[in-house]
This record gives sequence, structure tokens and C-alpha cells, in this order.
Amino acid sequence: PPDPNRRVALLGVPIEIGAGLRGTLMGPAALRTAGIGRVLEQLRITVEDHGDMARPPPCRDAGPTPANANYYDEVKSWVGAISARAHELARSGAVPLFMGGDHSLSMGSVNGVARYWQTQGRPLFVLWFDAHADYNTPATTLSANMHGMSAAFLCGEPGLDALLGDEPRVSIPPDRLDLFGIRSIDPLEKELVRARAIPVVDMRAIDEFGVGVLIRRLIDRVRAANGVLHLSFDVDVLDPAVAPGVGTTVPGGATYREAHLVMELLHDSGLVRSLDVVELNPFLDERGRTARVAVELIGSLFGMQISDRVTPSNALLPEG
Ligand code: NNH
Ligand code: MN
Ligand code: MN
Ligand code: MN
Repeated sequence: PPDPNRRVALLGVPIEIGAGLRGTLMGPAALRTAGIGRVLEQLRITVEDHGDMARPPPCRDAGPTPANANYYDEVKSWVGAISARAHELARSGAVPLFMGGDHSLSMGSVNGVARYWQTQGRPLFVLWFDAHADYNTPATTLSANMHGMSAAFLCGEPGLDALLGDEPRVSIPPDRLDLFGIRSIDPLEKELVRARAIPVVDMRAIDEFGVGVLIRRLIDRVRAANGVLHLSFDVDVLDPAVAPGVGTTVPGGATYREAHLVMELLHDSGLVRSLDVVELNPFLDERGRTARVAVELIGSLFGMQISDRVTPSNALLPEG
């Protein structure tokens, strides 16, 4: 039977205009088809599926539109609505799981959960597990795509100041954002990340030290601060050989096992209280492969063990 004390609230956020390519709006459906709910139920988690958010009506007074921010008005109407839902789901005591959708949704999801943890007096740390830093502003971006600006917005960088509308804005101090898995950064974006002294674990560091050491170091920091963790999982952090179904593939990404180990260690830490799974683009996927890998990784994050995975050899072991 499901454990009433372990609740996950699924919320689909079918936004796609933050990215350069269309198709992430199909992400929530693909994650459900790949069994996101079933995997969590097998782990005896109580799953509440809140369905997909409806495309919000256009903001009546979007205010002046900043330059270099594609589809600003549409993204703005989403982000305020997402933040309000995120705040309410976090307050319900469930672990909210935001199924994207492109990465611009995190400007709302993280802001909303950060608002909640502020009232609880617990510092929120954000693990940005991504091939990219997403630390552009309208002043540094080369593409004007807003999914490349979410982390910077969350840390209070200027340029999109009216984006949340009436929702209160909560800034994440730059030393509580961890860019993990990155291997693609734009020139001015890199300067900004350096100037703010954002903790960065790039792929070179992962090659050299291994994800185990590096994730444990983050977990220790969160614990020492009595903090909690939000995981913002951009599927493009995975190597394109494992996860072809994303709009912006970058070679040299996290392997299948590296990504699982990150999730397994995060599970053991007990610190993750909310997450985004973003940038899955089913239109670009190969026979559901990327959606299935994403769902397996979520399984590891919620306690699936290697010894629980059925293989031809361990399937024959007696139960218990
Ligand atoms: N840095 C680039 C930009 O800002 C790419 C961002 N693309 C992503 N980020 N997929 O995760 O446009
Ligand atoms: Mn991203
Ligand atoms: Mn990315
Ligand atoms: Mn991305």
C-alpha cells in the first residue's frame, strides 16, 4: 500500500516558447507514457497527478517588453502562474515534481518553492543539473531564448524584473546555486558566473573527481546550513548517446551510470524536496528512449535500488 507520508505531486507544465525549438510541450505526456506515476507507486509513494497546467491567458498589462527576450509576454504569463502553483504545492507537504516543458518554467517553480522555504526558515539550495549554465540575461544572451536565462533570473540578476507580475520574488543567493554537469557556456555568461562566484562543477571536474565525491560535497554544504534542495534536472545534461530527445545536445555529457549515481546519492541524503524535469523534447526523441531514461532516473531519486531492478539474472532470486 502507498505510504501516506511520502507524497509526490506531479504537475505538467507544457511550455515550449522559452526554447529555440518547438516540442517540449509534449514532455509531460511522454513522461506519463514512460511510466512516471507507475515507477513512483512501485516505490510505495503516494502519487497525486495534478494534470497539466492550462496555457495561461495573456497578461493584460505585460508592461514594457525587454529587448533580447523572445516571447517575453508569453513566458511572463506562465512564470507567475507556475510560481503560484509551486508555492501552493510545496505548502501542501508533498514533493512537487514539475514536468516540463522548457527550462524557463524553473523561474516560476523555483521561485514558488523558495517562497515556501523562506517561511519555514530553511535555506533553499538549487542543484542545476544541466549541460548549460542558463546564466544569461538579456544583456549577455546570444540567442534571446529565455530558457537560457532561468538560473540568472533566480539569483536576482536584472533585466527581467517584472517577469513574476504580482508574485513576490525570492532571490537565491549565488552561493546556493550549483551548476553541475556543464560543458557549454556563452562568453559573457561565463564572465557573469565568475563575477558572482557561482559554484560550478563542469564535466572536466566530473571526469577528474567523479560525481560521487562532488555530489557528497554539495550534500555536506546543504546539511551544514540546515538547508533543503531543489533539483532542476535539464535532461540535456545527459550524454546525447543516452538522451537524444532534447533540442540542444552537447557532446561529452553525463553517462547513464553517472546520472543514476547522482540520483541515488541525492535519495540517500533525504534533502531533495522539489524538482523540475525539463527540456525533454518527444518530437526529437528516438522511440521514447529519452523519456524512459528520465523516468528511470526519477526512480533512482526516489529510492529505486540497483538490486530492485529486474534483470534476467536477478529476476530468478526468491523474494525478500
Ligand atoms: N546558452 C545558450 C542560450 O542561452 C543555450 C541554452 N540552452 C539550453 N539550456 N538548453 O539548458 O541560448
Ligand atoms: Mn537548462
Ligand atoms: Mn541545458
Ligand atoms: Mn536545456
